[in-house]
This record gives sequence, C-alpha cells and structure tokens, in this order.
Amino acid sequence: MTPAGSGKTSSPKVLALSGGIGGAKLDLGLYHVLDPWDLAIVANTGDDFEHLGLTICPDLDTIMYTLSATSDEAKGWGRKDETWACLEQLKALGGSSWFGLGDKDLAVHLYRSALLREGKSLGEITASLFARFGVKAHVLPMADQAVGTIIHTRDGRDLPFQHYFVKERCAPEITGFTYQGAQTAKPPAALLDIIRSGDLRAVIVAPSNPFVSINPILSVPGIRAALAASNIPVVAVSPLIGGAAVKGPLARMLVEMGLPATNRSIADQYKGLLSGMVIDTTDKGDADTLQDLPVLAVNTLMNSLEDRMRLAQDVLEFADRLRE
Ligand code: FO1
Repeated sequence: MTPAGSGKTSSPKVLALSGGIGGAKLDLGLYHVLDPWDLAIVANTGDDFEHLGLTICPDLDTIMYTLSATSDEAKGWGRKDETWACLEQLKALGGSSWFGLGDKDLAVHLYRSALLREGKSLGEITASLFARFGVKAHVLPMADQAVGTIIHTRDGRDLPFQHYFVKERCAPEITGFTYQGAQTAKPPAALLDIIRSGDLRAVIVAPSNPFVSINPILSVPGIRAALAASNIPVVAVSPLIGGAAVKGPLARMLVEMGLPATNRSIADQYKGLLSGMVIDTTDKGDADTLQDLPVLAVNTLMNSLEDRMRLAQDVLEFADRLRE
C-alpha cells in the first residue's frame, strides 16, 4: 500500500500524531532516526483559520519547515531568514496585522489558498507542498474538511484558536473546547490504510497539547476507533516536565479546567488508547500515579537535534518492548 501523493512504494512503519512546535521537535527526531519514508505524521489542523482571505495551517507549516530545516528555530514557527515587508505595509495601511505572516511564509499560504479555490483537497496540496520542500515523509492533515478548535472562555466567549492564542495571548480563562466541524469530517483514507496495513511498528503521540493539538485529531470520526482497534503499541510522550509545559499554555489550561497539571491528567486525556507513556526523569515519581500504564522515564527536554533523535530512539525502543 502506498499512501496517495507520496514518492514511496512501501507502507510507513511509524505513525506520529502531532501538533506544531513541541510535536515537530519529536517529529524531526523520528525523521532522522528512521528511513524518512518509514515515518507518517498526522497533523492537527484544528488551529487552521481563514485570515486576510488566506487559509493558514500553522501546524502543517511548522512541521514542514521543521523537517525541511527552513524553520525559525528560535520562535519554533515560521521561516528562518524571514522578511516582513508585506506585514509592515499592511500595518501602514491600517490592515489586520495581529497575526505574524512573514513574506516567505505568505507564499505558502497564497499557494495553498489558490489550489484550495481550484478544488484541490488539503491532503493533495499538503503532499505537493512537502514534496516541494524536499520532505521525504508522509504528512497528512487530520481531515480535508475544516475542523476548528473553539476555546470557550470564563467570560462567555467562543474564540477560534488563533484569536485566543495569538490575538489575546492566552489571557482569557478557559472553560472548555469544541472541535467545530468534527462530526462531519472524514478521516483521510490514506491514514486508515496506514493504521490497518499491519506494517506499523508504533504509534507515537507527540508531546503536544492534548486539548488543542491531539484531541482535535482524535475528534475526527474513525481515527480513535481505528487506533484502538489495532494491536499496534500507542505511546504518548508527555508534554509536561515537572508540572510545566516546555512552551505554551497547557499547564494553565489544565488548572483552569480544574485538573492538576500532572502526567496523570495527560494520560486521562488518552484513556483507552495508550499502551505506554514516556515521562521526564524529573517526574519519575509520577509512575506511582500511572500504575495502569507502563512508563518510561527519560530526558524529554529537546534542546538540540541530538536530544530529539535520542528521545525518538528511546520512544521507539520502548514501543518495541511493549509489543513483545
Ligand atoms: N504564533 C504567535 O505567537 N504569533 C504569531 O504571530 C504567529 C504567526 C504564525 C504564522 C504562521 C504560522 O504557521 C504560525 C504562526 N504562529 C504564531 C504560531 C501558531 O499560532 C502556533 O504555533 C500554533 O497554532 C500552535 O501550535
């Protein structure tokens, strides 16, 4: 079985469920320790939005820039060596400039949006973009249809994710999430083929935010069920270290939702799905609260490429042991 749009003849061996910045770090480690075509990534598109007439897919783009070594590593999103002439001109005109669109990045949004208007699917466009960036892995959006993460706030508003995250800098207190459009979205056929191929060695839930990166993927009908029905080890890497997120509002979100900022809370988000969990050495003691799950405690902080590769290798070996 060959996933549509790829240049590869055999089925992937590892599937990662991934959000943007933190997820992409582990994706890169996996990309380097595996034959790249053995890696498939299903990316969150719940952060996607329409802005200035363009369709923006931040997590897909973050993964694409990261795997093609064209990302701004300091920010974790956008392109390296970026210029901002268009945004500056837009600002001078009094246009909307709260979302940081660099000139190089804009080319991707223009390309994608034009092809969507011509009737191409997001999956087809994604395959074409990743190929043009020279990425040799199968990267699939979680659905071709729009599924938008909506943040419900204590002050009674329903904010699209980027409005909460970038425009309001995660300030509003949250009370819950809705994945708008999920009920009618369809899982990509290529993804179900990969899960059912019998060729997968492991499914890895990247250290992304469960509420706004992984649960949106699992909200697409059929994806969670296909994973739960398979006998492939599913291993989650916790995005928390010592009760704090490496980046982003996860710890605050947990507290605002009335949940402790612990690895137990992360595991609970993936109930019925996990074969094991990888936590940071700092949190070794949490194994007591995760007695229903095999746990691997290793260094999960990924500062360098070596860290990303080492963690990827640790996670794969852990999954192999769970399979035995
Ligand atoms: N994050 C910000 O904090 N500010 C921005 O202005 C911003 C612009 C942006 C443009 C393109 C893109 O692909 C990502 C961008 N991000 C920005 C990151 C993005 O909001 C988040 O990384 C994800 O949606 C969360 O995973």
